[in-house]
Amino acid sequence: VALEGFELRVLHLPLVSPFTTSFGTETVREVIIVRALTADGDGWGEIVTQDAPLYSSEYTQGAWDVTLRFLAPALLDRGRLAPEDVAGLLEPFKGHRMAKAGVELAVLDAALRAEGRSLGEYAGAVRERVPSGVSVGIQRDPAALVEAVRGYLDEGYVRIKIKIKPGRDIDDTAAVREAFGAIPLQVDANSAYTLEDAETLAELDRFDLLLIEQPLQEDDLVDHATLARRLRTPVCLDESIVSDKAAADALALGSTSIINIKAGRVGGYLEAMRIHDRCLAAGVPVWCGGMVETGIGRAANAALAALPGFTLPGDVSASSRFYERDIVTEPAVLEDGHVRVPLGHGIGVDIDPVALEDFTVARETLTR
Ligand code: OSB
Ligand code: MG
Repeated sequence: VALEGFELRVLHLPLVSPFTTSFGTETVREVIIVRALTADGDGWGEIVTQDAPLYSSEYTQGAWDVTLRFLAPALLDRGRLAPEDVAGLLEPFKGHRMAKAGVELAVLDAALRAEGRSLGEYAGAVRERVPSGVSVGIQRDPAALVEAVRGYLDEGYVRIKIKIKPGRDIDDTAAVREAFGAIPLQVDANSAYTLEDAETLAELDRFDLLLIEQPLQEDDLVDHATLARRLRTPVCLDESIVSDKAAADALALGSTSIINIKAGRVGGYLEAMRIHDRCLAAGVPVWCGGMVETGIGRAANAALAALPGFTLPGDVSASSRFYERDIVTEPAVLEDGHVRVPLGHGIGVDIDPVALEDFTVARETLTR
């Protein structure tokens, strides 16, 4: 595509209910939307940082600054480029993977729309719809958690993930197991434990969980390997897998036996596809994680989750899981426990310009 500019916006989207993880509670999703302006039309991407660096080191204002100061200018300098060129051009700038991923997605969307191809087709999707799991935040108490989970099961979600933290782990998990029996169930600690907690975490073994997600810190690859040997529950890394190289290292060390793939965390959908390919070749199951994306990121996630190696249900829930109103005209809906892979060109969904405007709290445009 012939790049002419980038428009960046910070959006504030209210959540339908507070979302609590081991690192905090969110009531409004603050997110950056990237619009690539090209000679052949626009493309859309999403930078999935949150307002504070609690999930990882990235956060909205940091992503805003690095994108406007370094990433967008580097691409605009080049002018004509292919989506496959973006990561290489941004490689000199260390880190900031979520920012890079959002910029790359906007360029990729513009290019695919111009070519008249869908992201699913480009990525190699082998499914028309993907099984939909839901991520359930920490509730007031185990009884409230059971009621929240009941609501999602009634809606048809095929897999439940509950967030845990020290003191809110065994009893919460036991309550859900007792209430609903042998449902597909997994837990996510978002780095809230240390190796000292191995005995507590081993108590989770009796619940026959699909996996435990990211119990230890992002850089704890060796400790995760040690922990994995002490648990029967499979360890699945999220935060630690920041690149295809990190995935290779974690697998070689035995730190993880399942991988949560998130395009934002690894610097883009192309890098996410490389991790998928590696895991498929190695027989390692993967699933598509979520970052409470708007309809833009969710559409792209559905396409990614339709690749053959995504053998476990992902956090690809319907738009209504988090939002009363989305910024795309056809937000993802749950049909028989599944979400459709969009068939339209590019990410396959169109922006609702009125909603986009209503949620915008800051805007900046950079042109060549
Ligand atoms: O760890 O998977 C996570 C949301 C924000 C940050 C980290 C995580 C999550 C989720 C939400 O669990 C999953 C979703 O978007 O549906
Ligand atoms: Mg996680």
